[in-house]
Amino acid sequence: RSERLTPSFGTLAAVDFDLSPEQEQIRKLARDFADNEIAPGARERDRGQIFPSEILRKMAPLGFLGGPVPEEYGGMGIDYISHALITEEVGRADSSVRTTLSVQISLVELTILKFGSEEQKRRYLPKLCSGEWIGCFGLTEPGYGSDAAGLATTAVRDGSDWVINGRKMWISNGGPSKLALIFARTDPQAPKAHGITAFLLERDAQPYGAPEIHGKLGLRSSNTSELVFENIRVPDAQRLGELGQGFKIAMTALDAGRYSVAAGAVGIAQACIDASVKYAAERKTFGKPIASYQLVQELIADMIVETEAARLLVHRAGHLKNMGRPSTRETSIAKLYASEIASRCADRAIQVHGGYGFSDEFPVERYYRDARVNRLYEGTTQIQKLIIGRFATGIDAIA
Ligand code: COS
Repeated sequence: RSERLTPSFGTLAAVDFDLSPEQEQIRKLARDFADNEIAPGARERDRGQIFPSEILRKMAPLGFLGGPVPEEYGGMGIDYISHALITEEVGRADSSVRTTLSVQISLVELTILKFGSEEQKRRYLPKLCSGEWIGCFGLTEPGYGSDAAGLATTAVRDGSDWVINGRKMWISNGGPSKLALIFARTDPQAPKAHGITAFLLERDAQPYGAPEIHGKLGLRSSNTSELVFENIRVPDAQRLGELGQGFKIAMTALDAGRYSVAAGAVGIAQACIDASVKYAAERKTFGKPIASYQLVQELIADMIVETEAARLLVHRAGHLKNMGRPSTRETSIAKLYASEIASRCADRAIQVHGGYGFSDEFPVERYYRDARVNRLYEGTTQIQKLIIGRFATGIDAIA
């Protein structure tokens, strides 16, 4: 009987929940860096709305700005699980730094890697991976967020150049950026998703405006700007990908970006657990540490269950990316769930901290504010549901 119940090891190996020694090593490196270099100044950066340039400078020599970009272009060439591990650790310490990193790597570098010409890859990737240039991603506009294919920015051909006019909104890294990957309508006659083309704007040569947006609920030390294009003249050589391919490029970029957001959201949730466990052991009520009360343990247990489930969803999407298999559906599931539970965990963490959780003496109020945007950017929770529902039913709820 025991023989029949013993499955073959070969079959089991297909699902492996252990990290490889290299992945463990990367996680430790990222964890130490997050604890020693990122977390300590997070409150002051948040209070002062200070962009984390200093942190990025220290991160670059570790290779953290290059993620899965191959070494020949200045990256680390790591696998997607390792990429998620670093992103989670950075997100655990400071979501503003994590956002900056996610845009740099997942939306800009990986998109240039996938769609850029050899010349573009050689020109841009080493500068981005070393942190010499900060990159931003300009898709969203004042009038077009979820309906990205409706975008109104135009690029009109003039000889060997394009002339770009329009405005982009909610652009992370816009202010300090030296490179903007932007999307503009090149063919107003084509069906809306098919008339869009991607361009790479170099700030020094194509000086776009980037007024900063103030008054954000969270992510206060990240930079969020508008982008303003007034007759910006860009050579055709700075077009990314084919004419009319821009929307697919944007969607592919978001498949990578959403993965990074999901991993960062798991980091917030883990930070909520860590802070709550520590506080619950120290804080006493009625003569006992609050950790000894079942209702407090329930809050912590609920956080742990949801966080671990979210992490597994992220790693499943990462596994598909490692295999080069389609992962849009699984990435949307991971992004939706991780961003929702990060908010729930932050809410519970404040509950564990009581009144102290309401002040920035403890980090949980920042986690609460920072978690919120994960349910909005790179596709709202509702957009993720439309994508998941479309896969399930085969019916496009938008069309
Ligand atoms: N990867 C590659 N191609 C994709 C894709 C993906 N993940 N998703 C869609 N496409 C392609 C489709 O295959 C389609 O191509 P064809 O017309 O050649 O078949 C084209 O893109 C248009 O796709 P679709 O019809 O699905 O476009 P919609 O206008 O219906 O929009 C959603 C689809 C809602 C999913 C999309 O607009 C979206 O993700 N919106 C949210 C935008 C967002 O996340 N913004 C945040 C910006 S960063 S802060």
